[in-house]
Amino acid sequence: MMKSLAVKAITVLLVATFGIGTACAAESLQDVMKRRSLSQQDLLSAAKTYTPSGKRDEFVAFSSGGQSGQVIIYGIPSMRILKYLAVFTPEPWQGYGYDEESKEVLKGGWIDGKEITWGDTHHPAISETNGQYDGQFLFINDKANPRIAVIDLRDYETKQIVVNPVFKSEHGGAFVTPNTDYVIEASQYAAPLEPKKFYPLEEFNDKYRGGITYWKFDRGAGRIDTSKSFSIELPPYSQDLSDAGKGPSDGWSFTNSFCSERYVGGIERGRPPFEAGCSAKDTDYMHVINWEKAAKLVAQGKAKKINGHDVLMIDTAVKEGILFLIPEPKSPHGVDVTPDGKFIIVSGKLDTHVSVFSFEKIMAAIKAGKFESKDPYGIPVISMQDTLHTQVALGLGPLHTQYDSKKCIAYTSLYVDSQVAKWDYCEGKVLDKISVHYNIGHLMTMEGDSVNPKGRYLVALNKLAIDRFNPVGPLHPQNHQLIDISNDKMQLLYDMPLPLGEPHYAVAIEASKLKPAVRYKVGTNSRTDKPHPGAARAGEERIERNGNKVTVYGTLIRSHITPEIIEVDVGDEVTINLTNLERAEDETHGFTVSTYNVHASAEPGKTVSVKFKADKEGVYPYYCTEFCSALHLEMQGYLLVKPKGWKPAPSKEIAKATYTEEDYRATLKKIADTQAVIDVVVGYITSTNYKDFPDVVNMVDDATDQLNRIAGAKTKYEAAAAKKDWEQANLWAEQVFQYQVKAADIGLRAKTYLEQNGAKKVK
Ligand code: K7E
Ligand code: CUA
Repeated sequence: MMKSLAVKAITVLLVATFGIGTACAAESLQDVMKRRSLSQQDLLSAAKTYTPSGKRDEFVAFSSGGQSGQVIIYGIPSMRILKYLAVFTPEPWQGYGYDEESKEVLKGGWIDGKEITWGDTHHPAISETNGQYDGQFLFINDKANPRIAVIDLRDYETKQIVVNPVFKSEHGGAFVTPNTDYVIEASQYAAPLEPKKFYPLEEFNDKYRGGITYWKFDRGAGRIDTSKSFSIELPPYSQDLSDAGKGPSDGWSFTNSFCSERYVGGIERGRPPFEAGCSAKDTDYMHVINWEKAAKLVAQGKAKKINGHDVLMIDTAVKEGILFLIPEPKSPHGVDVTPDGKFIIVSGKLDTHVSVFSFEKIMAAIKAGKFESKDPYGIPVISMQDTLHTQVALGLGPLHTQYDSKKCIAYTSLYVDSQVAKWDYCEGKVLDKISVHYNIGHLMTMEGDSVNPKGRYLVALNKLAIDRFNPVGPLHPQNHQLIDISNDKMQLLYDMPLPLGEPHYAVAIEASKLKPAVRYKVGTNSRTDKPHPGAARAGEERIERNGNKVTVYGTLIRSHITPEIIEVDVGDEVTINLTNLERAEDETHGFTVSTYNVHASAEPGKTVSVKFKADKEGVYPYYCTEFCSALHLEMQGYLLVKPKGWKPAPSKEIAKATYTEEDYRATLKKIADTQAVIDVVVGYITSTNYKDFPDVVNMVDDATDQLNRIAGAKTKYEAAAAKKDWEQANLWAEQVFQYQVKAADIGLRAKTYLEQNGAKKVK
């Protein structure tokens, strides 16, 4: 040991002094550029995106995960993926769908009693205060099964899934009103609003309906309040995306639509297909809705209950003057309100123009009662000419628009041209264009749909990657391209492969606005934010039996699962509650039981439970699934599922190793040496102002927890030694050493933290 260390030290010295052992001197920047064929432009891009080790990103993006049903979180400008956040789909790392608490959340998303284990996420939305991102909550929709999920950004966990009570599909969600009073969700493909109701397609115009749901968000509770949510019945036009008004247009929302032809395809019945009939007319309709007044009408009891949910019917909405239509270029996709709330920009994807509608003009027409017609359902139609501010020819296939921090500047994705257009919506002129690879769908600027966009970067969410990355089979990753928009000309900086579903929309927020916790209050059920009834503190661990129900109240702390042995009878229903007693940052323990398909992730302070029927006799190891300390592999235990009527043989004891008095003395020496190290570390920490560092205080608490356990084990080894039971004496002494090692590990981390964060000497 000593010898190998010495050799190592000498080698390091030689290499450092004479360069011996390395092939050649370090490469210069020029060498690297030549070897990797990098241009000056490449270097500039690298300098704009490269985030040195230990440094963090300026913005954090929340991207939809498409068919994965999840949310993908990454940093900008480094484009490093930070997390796949479990939302609609089970995800084992987070225990999502494998522990009881998250199963309850997923159960909120069951439809008609059916378990649904996937989702098609499209549009994430960050909660807003006065139209600004506040970084508190995230919402995302499921297009396939009309649902909305609520994610709390205090711990980045999905807390709630609500099922739309009247739609069969949706697309235009989630969009929030400027103070997050409501989360907007629009239906997509029309269907009868009543649940499980059949009408033949011949009755499409009469019985099929679209709609918009306004989900009431209770910020204090951090949940959607379904009882105060409502919908507005709409004609069977395929409603698409929405946006809430802001500033002068606050209180209103805008939703576009396609297939206002109400065409029903059916090639098998000899009819031309949907796509032909759904784009026959030159225009579709933008829906203009006064949601603020709608909410009041619902409160006054003017809604009809459908499936237990308040629905304002078209007739009422028309009579009360809260619903209007404006023709818009056909098959539009994005509808995006400008940061000042004065204009609404609509892209008709089959038109080369984007249309800028003026909210002021819309209001003037409504006030004057100036309508060009009524639609077949009696909804007043305001003329496009009366409400247009301008139209700008941008290119082929305009889809979505985002805004810059600079006044009047917008960016629109051009799907067919595979370009981003930068343009001025006040003056109505194109400023710059940049090619992307390939077929861009959404695009995103920093906080670019809020009242206060931050500019700087734009991400192109491309639909195809084709040849941009190393091939990984016929299914390609998605490509998010980072573009610098801080100068007049846009500059492409980086290609980022996204390997999880097809992200549709993404939102990015200043990282400084996000303040997630590093631990829970001990014993918290993270999915309800309430104290967990299965929580246990140190010393309270126990196993309770009630008939054939066995409940374990256990704890997790480096490197120990309490209890270590769980004995049950075959057929018992077993619930294992586990509380992670750690306080230190990132000290997560995982838990699984062999072959019972359960998994939990217990972050510091959290209580989780797994439940299963012990339906097969046998021996099933359980263990911690996160590498949490040097003795992580030893963080283990046994579930013993005993056969019916099994009795232990009277004299059998657990197999023994044999230890001598010499072993015991050696362990005592080891304990004394380790204690000396601990004393030095403790001496250092207490000589500083460590109490000014909450993270260190938590580490010190964790270390103290470990040290406090020593007294009990010490009593045991001394008693055993007095009886000359060297086996027991040595093992309990070893346990003391384990407590010391863990305390020293945390103590050293605290010391490093203090040294790196400028702690001051106080003694
Ligand atoms: Cu793919 Cu907003 Cu669902 Cu557009 S969506 S491209
Ligand atoms: Cu706890 Cu590994």
